[in-house]
Amino acid sequence: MSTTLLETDPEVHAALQGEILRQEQSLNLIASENYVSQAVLQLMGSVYTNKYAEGYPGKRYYGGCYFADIAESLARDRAKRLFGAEHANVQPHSGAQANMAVYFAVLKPGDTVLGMSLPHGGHLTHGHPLNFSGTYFKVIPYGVSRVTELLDYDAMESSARQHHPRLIVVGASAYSRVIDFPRIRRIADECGAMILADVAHYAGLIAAGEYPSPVPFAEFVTMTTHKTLRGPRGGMILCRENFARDVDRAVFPGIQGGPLVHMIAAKAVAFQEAFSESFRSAQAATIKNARALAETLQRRGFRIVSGGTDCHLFMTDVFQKGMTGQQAESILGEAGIAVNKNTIPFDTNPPLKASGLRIGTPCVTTRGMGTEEMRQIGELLADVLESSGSPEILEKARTDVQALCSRFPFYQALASPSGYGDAGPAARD
Ligand code: DSN
Repeated sequence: MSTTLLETDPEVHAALQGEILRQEQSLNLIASENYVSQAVLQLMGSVYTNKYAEGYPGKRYYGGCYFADIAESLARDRAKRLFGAEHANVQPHSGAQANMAVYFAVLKPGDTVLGMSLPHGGHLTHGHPLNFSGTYFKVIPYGVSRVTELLDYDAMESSARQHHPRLIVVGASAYSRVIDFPRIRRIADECGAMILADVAHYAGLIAAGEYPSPVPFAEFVTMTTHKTLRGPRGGMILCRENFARDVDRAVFPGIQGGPLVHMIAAKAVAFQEAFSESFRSAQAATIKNARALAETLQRRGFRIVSGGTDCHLFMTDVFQKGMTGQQAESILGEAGIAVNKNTIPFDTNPPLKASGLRIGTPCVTTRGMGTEEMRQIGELLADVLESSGSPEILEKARTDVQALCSRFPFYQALASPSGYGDAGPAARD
């Protein structure tokens, strides 16, 4: 039992070392990712992983849950305090499962749901035809205005009047502007609908008071814990007390079995971190950085969807510059910069090609970079995207990325010289 990972499995050890160095030596601008603390990492790799704890604190189907109860109770209490919510369920394994649990708690198959369309910035679980949400429920999509690229609340309102949804799902994975939760509450009240606000992307910003909270306006709020919130991979549901029992039963035994106690304990730690002043200032810096980066690209002639950002991410239209999102993602990868291609509203390209890039600043901000570095990164992005594949420009960009990353080390202490070969292509994937 005392053998090291290197002794037990040199191949996986080498892959892990490659991944540590990839995260350390490349610029991560993927909006849905972040870098967790050592304390969160420690809990995810802890012996809590051995424990079965079906049920909830104080009401488990297994013995030996005393310490699991402590971790889950801490996570629940901290989540409620952090977001000002009446009830929290911290067991969802993912954001998709958090959403599924809310649907199953309050809807019947065939019920009508209003959800933001995926190509306009929504999420698969907000009613995409290939997802369970679009299969089990009658989903009426809404989106953004073609002119402003802002959420079209008037269209949403007339759609709600016409279709009388039971649930309005709000929240997005590619929408950079403030969502008007009070307006959506008024729309919901007018047609007798409930609201599910999926704030997976904005959760950390909301916890820090840097983005409006939907909690006072929505019956249900779901999120992932690993994006801006900077916790372990997983999901969470907040709801009003009168829905607590239905939500808890929908999670377990409704759609999940044993909770992942090690991840729940890590969520508790992440929530504790989110109360700190350093977390709060990092969230403010994340938005400032996204704005600085978007402005730099704008100055270089790139069109930013909706003209800017109020959060940690923005979309840029690279098709206007003569390439698809897929091509842009690939060439930036060559330079050691990770982004993801993304459709933009009214996209004429299919999702696997896409016309846009989604660019986010949580990872680089967590590493300590500020607006000066964002301007440098913006110039780098523009240089690479306008390089037409020039090997000299790409080589210079790789060197600049390495230099920037080494000024902001993060997981350096986790890298061991043994078992690590050449991160080469891995650093650029
Ligand atoms: N896949 C996530 C994202 O990248 O936004 C959403 O679940």
